[in-house]
Amino acid sequence: MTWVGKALARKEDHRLLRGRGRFTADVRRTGLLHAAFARSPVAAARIGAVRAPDTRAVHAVFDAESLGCADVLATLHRPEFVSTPMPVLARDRVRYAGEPFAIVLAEDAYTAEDGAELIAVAQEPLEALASMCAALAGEPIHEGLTANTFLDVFPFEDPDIDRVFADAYTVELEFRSARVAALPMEGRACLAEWDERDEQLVVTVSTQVPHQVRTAIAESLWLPERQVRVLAPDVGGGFGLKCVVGREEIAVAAAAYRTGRAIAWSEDRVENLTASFHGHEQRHLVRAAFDEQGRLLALDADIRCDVGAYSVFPFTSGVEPLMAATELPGAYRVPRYRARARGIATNKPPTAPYRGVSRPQIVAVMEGLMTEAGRVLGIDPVEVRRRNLITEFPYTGVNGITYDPGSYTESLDRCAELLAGEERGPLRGIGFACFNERTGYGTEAFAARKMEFTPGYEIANARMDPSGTVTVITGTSAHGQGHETTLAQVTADRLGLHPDQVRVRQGDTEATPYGWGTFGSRSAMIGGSAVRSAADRLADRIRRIAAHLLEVTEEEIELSDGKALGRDNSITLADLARLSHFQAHRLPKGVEFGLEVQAGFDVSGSGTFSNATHGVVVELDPETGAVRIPRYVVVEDCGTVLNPSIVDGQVRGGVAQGIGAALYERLHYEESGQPEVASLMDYLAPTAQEIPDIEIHHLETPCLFNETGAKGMGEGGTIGAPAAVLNAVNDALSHTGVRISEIPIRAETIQRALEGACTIRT
Ligand code: MCN
Repeated sequence: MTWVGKALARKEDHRLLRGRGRFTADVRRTGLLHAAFARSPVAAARIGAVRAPDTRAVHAVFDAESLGCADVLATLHRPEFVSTPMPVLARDRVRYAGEPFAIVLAEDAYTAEDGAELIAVAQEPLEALASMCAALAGEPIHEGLTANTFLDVFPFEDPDIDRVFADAYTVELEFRSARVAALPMEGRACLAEWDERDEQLVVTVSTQVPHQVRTAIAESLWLPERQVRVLAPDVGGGFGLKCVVGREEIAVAAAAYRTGRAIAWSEDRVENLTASFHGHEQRHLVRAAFDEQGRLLALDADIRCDVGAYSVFPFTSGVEPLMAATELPGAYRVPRYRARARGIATNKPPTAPYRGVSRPQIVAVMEGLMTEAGRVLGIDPVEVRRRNLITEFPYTGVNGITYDPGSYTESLDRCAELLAGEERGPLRGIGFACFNERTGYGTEAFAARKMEFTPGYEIANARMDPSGTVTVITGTSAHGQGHETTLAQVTADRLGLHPDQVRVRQGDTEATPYGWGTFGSRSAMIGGSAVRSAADRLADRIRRIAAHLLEVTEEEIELSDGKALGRDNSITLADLARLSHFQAHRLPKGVEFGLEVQAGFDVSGSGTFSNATHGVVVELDPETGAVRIPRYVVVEDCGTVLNPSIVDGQVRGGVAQGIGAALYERLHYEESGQPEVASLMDYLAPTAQEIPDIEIHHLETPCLFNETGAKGMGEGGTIGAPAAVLNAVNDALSHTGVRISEIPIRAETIQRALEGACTIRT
């Protein structure tokens, strides 16, 4: 019996679906104080002294000075990057509407919020730079910046590229994507308390990266890391928003340290939409040169990312522009490439690596170019893709990335075949998106970004207790992905156990090995491989002990069904574990004490790429401009699938987010930097009504760099959907001559296009 590959129901759902989960806001302490933040009402101003409200209801108020924290500094070691500190509470200057400048503590959350509203601060307004255009023309918003670019890189140059364009068919595209919110069901939240006995600040926080939160808090408070313990209990979604450290989390920890009281904070939806981290506001000006057969000859891109007012810890504001420029060629062979990428500072909240990180944008760009090239050259756009997809692996691209084997053409062909019978015509269109997704970046791949904090490796512990059940402890930190199930499946197979006999533990810096957390679709590939190695080490030790007890060789021992089987005898793992712990004198000489091992995993080179093709059918309503999606097909390849139902759930959730980005979601700001979207009445997230059934088909090209064969896939749905929907809408509009290259696609734009076509005809 093997468990990997089985659609085992998620173990964590037992508690989560019965209300037995424990989220940060469920944790309560006696004498708990609640925190609220006083936030800037304007996008740009110099600020003076903070005046606390004259009310006894408020327990304490801290501003930047009285809280006394070191600024947060996220650094890239590259000359094109300007490091700018982020104060934990704004000091001297506010740079976006919603920026916190004081923390208020009170006996309950309502009083704390009322107190925060009464806080006064002297303000001298400054010109707000709320768009990339305004920012590039305006005064720097941080000392040390010129032209408001945190990062301005030309990572790929080609002096001869213009010559190539001069002799080729050129397709140009200006693509824009709106600023969006990650929108986890559970907003950010934390509870910090000073443990007098252990002399330790214990911080429960809704995060994807417990160890990075620990570093940020320890550094801000000048504490050694051992004096900070970070716990991530159940986390109600993160989507990248929680893989960076919020200044509120540091402020709450600092307030607990200063007062000695337990302090809790839970973000409300207004704060989540206006004052947390956003993503994906980008503009790409791209031209591509094709020969008359539709083969791509060159690509030239100018990429601008509005990364907001601060560089986030630990990834920095370089994450979106660097990802976009490095990965733009994607699944295609691009012989020549030139790119410039900028991370532009504006008076808006900072951006975090929201699910997909620039890949929804670059895939929309590449897929837009392929479709347009097909139209210009009179070649079926699916055929244009086929002619350009990478077909021989490993393939090293012009961007220096080496792509491991995948099923690029197969997934396109399969998807096209599945949609072959679908009708097209005015108001009904079909769109495709082919892409690859780099997953499981190892240390070497991350090091190319030149971050001060370079993630990559992962470590796992596996421990069998005296009753023969196993606990696996990893530094990855699930927040909805189902690791308790999939990592148990991997472990169970190696030890001949049932997954119910394996417990997966994460999210406690005191208990887990040092780890980088969960982001970048890394946990199956990197974390899962560390778990498998640890389980193998444990199995080796068990086999050694069993061989001794059963008087056979280690090679003869098989672990199966909760037993170590010898030639014609056996011992249950429960008996073996009991004996190993309580009768250590019966162990073979030289075997280490206990049944506890540790193993790490990293991958060298470019990492591993999963791939997929999304195909979608859309119907347009000429009256309302609404887009209906009667059919959505995904053909994806993430190597060996550990758990098909979890993978399908990830794809569905991702596609839903991608459809949201394609058709609805937009955090709009006025020129003054005021957010126009502050509630879910204004921020249109798709509901079950807008999301179609999603057909999912799998291809499996096992990963060559690990033993499990699994590649990651947690972001794929989000990556493919905007491009596929955009192409389908443009297909349905092809009779109008209008091509949309902006997401979200707005109903008014579709209406106008259809009305225009109607006028021309009559
Ligand atoms: N898996 C599998 N077989 C594979 C690959 C993955 O069974 N070949 C399983 C994994 O074991 C894991 C899940 O699928 O249970 C996702 O695995 P992986 O692709 O490694 O991604 P991570 O676990 O590292 O998750 C990160 C990814 C990212 S970057 C974001 S953002 C994201 C996402 O996953 N945010 C999510 N999925 C989310 N799902 C939920 N519910 N909530 C979020 O906030």
